[in-house]
Amino acid sequence: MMEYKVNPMDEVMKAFAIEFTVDPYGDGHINDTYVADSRPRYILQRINTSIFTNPQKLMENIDSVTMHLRRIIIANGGNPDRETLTVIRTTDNKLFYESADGSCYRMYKFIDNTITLNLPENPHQFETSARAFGKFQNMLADFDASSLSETIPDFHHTPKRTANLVKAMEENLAGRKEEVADIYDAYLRFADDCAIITNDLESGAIPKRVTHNDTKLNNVLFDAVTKEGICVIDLDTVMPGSLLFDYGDSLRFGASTAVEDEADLDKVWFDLEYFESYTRGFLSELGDKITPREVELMPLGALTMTYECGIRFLTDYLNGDTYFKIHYADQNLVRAKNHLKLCTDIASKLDEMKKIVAKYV
Ligand code: ADP
Ligand code: GN1
Ligand code: MG
Repeated sequence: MMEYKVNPMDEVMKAFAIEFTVDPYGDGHINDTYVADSRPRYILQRINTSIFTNPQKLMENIDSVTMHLRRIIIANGGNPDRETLTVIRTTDNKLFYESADGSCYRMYKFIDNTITLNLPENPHQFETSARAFGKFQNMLADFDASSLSETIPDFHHTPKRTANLVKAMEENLAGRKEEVADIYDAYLRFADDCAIITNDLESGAIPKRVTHNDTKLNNVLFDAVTKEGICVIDLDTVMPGSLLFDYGDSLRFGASTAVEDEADLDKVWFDLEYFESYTRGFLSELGDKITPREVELMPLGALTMTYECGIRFLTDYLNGDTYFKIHYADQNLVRAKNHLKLCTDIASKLDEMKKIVAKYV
């Protein structure tokens, strides 16, 4: 990738008292991520403040969560600099720097000798990511949820996501309504089933826990040598939620036989071997903390999160691509079609998935 110097970086370097050059880094859809090439290296991110409108509260969340994780990792003899994110403060002890143009920059220690993946290489590797997310959940089990700000309200409120899609279709801001009519109708057939988890969370039938809420595979760093999942990153959406969101979102991304924006739908299937590995890893970390109703809803968790993410892609396409980063014109439509195919396949496999879950409870 081309190395370049951006003007605001002089300001940023001064704020953190670190000299570096920057290169774009990673495959995130939300923030602008750079590697700050200095010694040692850092991750520098321009926070997407149109999505995270209160960067101060966002960073306070991340600071308190990572401090909590740090204490537990140290108590268990682990390496906190490698097993969780470390926020670098500015010279005036702030959690991020707001530059003259209003951009908000944060820095983390760069966790070296790690890789991220957009598809697991084998079921075992996927299972290690399940254990990493399961462990993350465990370490936050006694964290005071009321101290956390809701960084994106109703983030996984699936019925509200459906309502947003319906509204986007009505508004037709980008003039794409006709083009998506078929897949819109096909998605809405899943809407009722995919409202069940949100309804259960609201009625108290399943517990609210502190969850990550964005558990796709490239939000875990794997050790480059051992290929074990070692660190859960991207903590912007750590908020109260259901463990089914975390479980389901991982499966949406990692149990697919293809990447999220694979356009050839013949390559897109939900792989039950990967489903089984993930389920085994996740449940092995959660132990008896999971309730019978949560267990019952696990297969539906995968369907719900795939549906929800798919309709978010479609909504963004209808709105003119204002949320997710795109690298070509109809990428959000490609993502939406990909996830619709995945939903259809998951829906046809729910009974088999139930039997697999039962093996590990
Ligand atoms: P986004 O919210 O845009 O997805 P992430 O926080 O997930 O941003 O970061 C994007 C990518 O940057 C990650 O997928 C990962 O490859 C890399 N990354 C983020 N933080 C670190 C870190 N501390 N050390 C090494 N790589 C990191
Ligand atoms: C975004 O931040 P990132 O790229 O890890 C999105 C998730 C979606 C995901 C789809 C804050 O995740 O909710 O599931 O894209 N994050 C936010 O790939 O909206
Ligand atoms: Mg990410």
